[in-house]
Amino acid sequence: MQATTLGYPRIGRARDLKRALESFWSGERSEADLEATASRLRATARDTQRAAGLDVVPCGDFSLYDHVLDTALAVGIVPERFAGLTGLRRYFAMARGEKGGAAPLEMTKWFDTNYHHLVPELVRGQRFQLSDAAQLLSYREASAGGVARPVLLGPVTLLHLSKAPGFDPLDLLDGLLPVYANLLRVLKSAGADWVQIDEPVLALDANERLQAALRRTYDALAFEQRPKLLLTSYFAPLGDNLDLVATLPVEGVHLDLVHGAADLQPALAKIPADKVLSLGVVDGRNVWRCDLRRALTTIRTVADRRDASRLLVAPSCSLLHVPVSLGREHRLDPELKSWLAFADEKLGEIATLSKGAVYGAGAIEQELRVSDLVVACRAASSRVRNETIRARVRSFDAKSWKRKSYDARATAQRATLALPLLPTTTIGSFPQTDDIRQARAAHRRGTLDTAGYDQAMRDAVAYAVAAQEDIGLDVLVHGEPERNDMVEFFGEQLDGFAVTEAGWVQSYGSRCVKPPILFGDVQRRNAMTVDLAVYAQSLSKKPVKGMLTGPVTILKWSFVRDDQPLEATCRQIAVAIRDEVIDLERAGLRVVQVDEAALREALPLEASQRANFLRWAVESFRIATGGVGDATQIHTHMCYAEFSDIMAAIEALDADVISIEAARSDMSILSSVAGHRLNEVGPGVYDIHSPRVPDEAELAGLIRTAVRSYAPERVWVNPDCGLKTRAWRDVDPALRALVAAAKTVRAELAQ
Ligand code: THG
Ligand code: ZN
Repeated sequence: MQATTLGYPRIGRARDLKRALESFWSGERSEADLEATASRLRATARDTQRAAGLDVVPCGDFSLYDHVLDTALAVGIVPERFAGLTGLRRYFAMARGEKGGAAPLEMTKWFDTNYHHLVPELVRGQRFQLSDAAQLLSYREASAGGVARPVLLGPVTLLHLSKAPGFDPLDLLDGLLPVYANLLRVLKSAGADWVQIDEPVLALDANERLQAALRRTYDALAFEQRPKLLLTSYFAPLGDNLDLVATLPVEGVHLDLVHGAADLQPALAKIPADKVLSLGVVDGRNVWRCDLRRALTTIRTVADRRDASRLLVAPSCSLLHVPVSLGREHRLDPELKSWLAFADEKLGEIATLSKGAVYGAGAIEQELRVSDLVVACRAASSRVRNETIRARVRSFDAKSWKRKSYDARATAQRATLALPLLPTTTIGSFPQTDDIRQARAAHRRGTLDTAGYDQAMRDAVAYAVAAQEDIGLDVLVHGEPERNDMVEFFGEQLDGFAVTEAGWVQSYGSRCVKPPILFGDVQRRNAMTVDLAVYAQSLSKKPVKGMLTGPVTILKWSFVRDDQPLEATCRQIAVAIRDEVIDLERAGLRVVQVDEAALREALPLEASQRANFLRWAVESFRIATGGVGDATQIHTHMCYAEFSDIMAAIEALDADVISIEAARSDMSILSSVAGHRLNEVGPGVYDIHSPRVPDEAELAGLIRTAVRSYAPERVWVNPDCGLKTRAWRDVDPALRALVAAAKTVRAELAQ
């Protein structure tokens, strides 16, 4: 029985990687400096994992930006537009684009997590070649001090996650496999005994195409001169893929026993006894301390039937998705803190469990008692259950979210809002300027008092409102200067949530989020956004839109309690947001936006669970937005995603207006929208993710496309996402062009 993990956070305890990357990009630091930081981070990760008692430590799980990009480069998938570049310049060009040059690869969510990977681009007849020695180097570096197991993203998952315009990426498998075979040979000759090969496509519903590709792949890689393979998948049960997995010629299989507990018995029955099993009993993507007694029981069930020398104790997935260490949290409530385990604490749990499995429960008696106590305290804590909240949440039913028909509402809204055809607006946030950041930092340090901070926020709001007036937008926003991250902002203010000081998790590249921890019953203590919204509205005669985050998105981007169904937790958030929507209306706001940016990504990987999820997700949104009068216009926004399979649910939200990211796809989203009865739609015409400032003619063209596929009375004109990551010097001309373009098309329509 050995202790292991599938991967460790890369960002570093003090977000060292972020700082190193950003100072390298700005030209402040050299490539050697960046490499030195990266090498130190890898060494620290190794030392930490070994010191925690892991027997086998993965290597090659580190990345300067993203592991999918690394794998693509390792096998030579480089789009033509980067052909002239080499080394780190090429690497970061692919990740982030070149100023005035090649556009970067697209990004998308890594399965159902909040981590973004880059999307490799394949072409017909794509050639592959082993062109990057990073894996080998990382193995040499890592194996110097103990047993290291290189991690590779498997060929089927790599192709499946890639873009292949007009063809099936799996058609390229035969060309790719020799490169993987080569890589395995090289690692073997360098001394690697085992390689971890990640194929999380196995968490997706079984389909013949993927299964055939996996079969072909592992048959082809079943040659003599290679390391043993530990095949991993995570985030959902293997389910119907288990029969395949059990018969693939690999030497070991990892099971996610947190999200796929149902796999255990069938896996024991089907996976041959001579294979190594990695038991993912510690939740790798949530922050709760493991119930050690329960986990030990699971391990024992297996150990009773298998040779212990062929078992590994592991987290359910890579620890990439949790913060590094609780050690930096000094302000968390001690009771709550005692319930938590971040990456480093999880390593300790894994080592403890493997010790308990080898030497018996007696050997870890102390740890088991502490764990029992934590389980009992959490279950009994008054912080977790509040009967008043529960009774109130139960009182909401279909009547509470039924609004009048859209037609009736639209009539009332036209009367009070008096907007032009093709009204212009933005998604909510405006640039987070240095002034705003400095005020926040000074307030946190204590050098700026609350009155001074509030004044700085009001100044930023006044600036944003004046700018929007001057630009000529029709529906204004306050600009959200007071929000660092929207989910963290609401987490700070709602009962039932705690926020961390340093609980950073990589979102993409150098960018991180600090997900709040949703540990107990949720309710709103006080109005959260009303003051600044009212202030903004006081500065303009035009309607100002109140800005809120929706219940599903708050749920999805937090670390959520695991002691009740997500549906119950989501409803509580929905009621809290409903209270805020009603307060905004009472305070005179005529438009309120409730964003569900994470709706698509929250869709369960397992098809069998999707309908139920969509039902409660839609109900939650409607509870949140269903408490206002007909004349109050409800907006929502969704970031870029594969919307086609959730269009019916988006329609069922029954928002008056929805803005969606469309510029990147050249408005192709409109074709999926057109067949559905959405009310009013704002397909984003300004791609805010690109540093390019669009011109008026181009925007007018996109608006014309929109009014061709959708009734002009129902079309809004807006950028495709929030503007907080942009600078005013780009935003200002872009929005002027957007307003001018709307006017042009308005005039054309009037003729
Ligand atoms: N909030 C949360 N999750 C998200 C988003 C979000 N996931 C998807 C998408 N938006 C990810 N986008 C970003 C964009 C910017 C940053 C992080 C995720 C970012 N972070 C700052 C950084 O790393 O420097 C830190 C933020 C801060 O200072 O508070 O810039 O919007 N939850
Ligand atoms: Zn967005």
